[in-house]
Amino acid sequence: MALKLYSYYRSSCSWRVRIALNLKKIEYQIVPVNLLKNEQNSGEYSHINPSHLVPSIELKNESGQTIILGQSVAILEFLEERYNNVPLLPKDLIKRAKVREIVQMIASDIQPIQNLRVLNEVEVEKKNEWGSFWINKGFEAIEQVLTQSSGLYCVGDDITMADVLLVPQVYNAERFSVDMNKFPKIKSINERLCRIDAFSIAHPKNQPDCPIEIK
Ligand SMILES: N[C@@H](CCC(=O)N[C@@H](CS)C(=O)NCC(=O)O)C(=O)O
Repeated sequence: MALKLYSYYRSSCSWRVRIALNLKKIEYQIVPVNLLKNEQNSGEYSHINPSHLVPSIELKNESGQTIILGQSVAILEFLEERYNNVPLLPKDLIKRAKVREIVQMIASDIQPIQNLRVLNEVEVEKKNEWGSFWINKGFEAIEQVLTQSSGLYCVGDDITMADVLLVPQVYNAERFSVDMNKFPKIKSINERLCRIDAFSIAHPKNQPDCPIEIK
């Protein structure tokens, strides 16, 4: 049975997992969870993900038992340990920590503040300003970190988990009208990554649940 990925086409956290699965050439089947139809809060999905968030993965372990995992970064770490054919964490201890630093800057400090359920609490006319404010703040810090850490990609010249998180976050930044010219390192690394198949195949517009008018 192929691994199942509970995903929403425009979810940046689902996109992270899609990229890692593509990079590692792991076969998977998308199970769409429509966030705009509130399917993440349905009783059925709450058995899969008690936090009512995407992504989640479902697969069989060595003994044939069904395993369900949530939290995109925990999923990325699991995939890294189980399928090390294309490593996304450097061997070097310091570089490894640097990758995790950038991962947390996005996963803990930026994305949660512009998640759907948070934005639902912000007045309609303030949503864009809110998202843009927090992404700008986070990107200012990441741009500074990249000055030291980056080569072709976020940390050195190999693709890492930091890159896997960066691309979907830049897509979100553009949705919130963040001026990416203020972040030349992020912008150029993102452009380089977007030309790679594993990233572009995982793009929202290439997902089975992407509405036809957006494709
Ligand atoms: N920390 C979680 C965050 C997951 C998350 O925020 N998912 C969003 C989509 S990117 C979601 O499901 N939002 C639904 C909602 O806010 O109701 C992870 O990394 O998996």
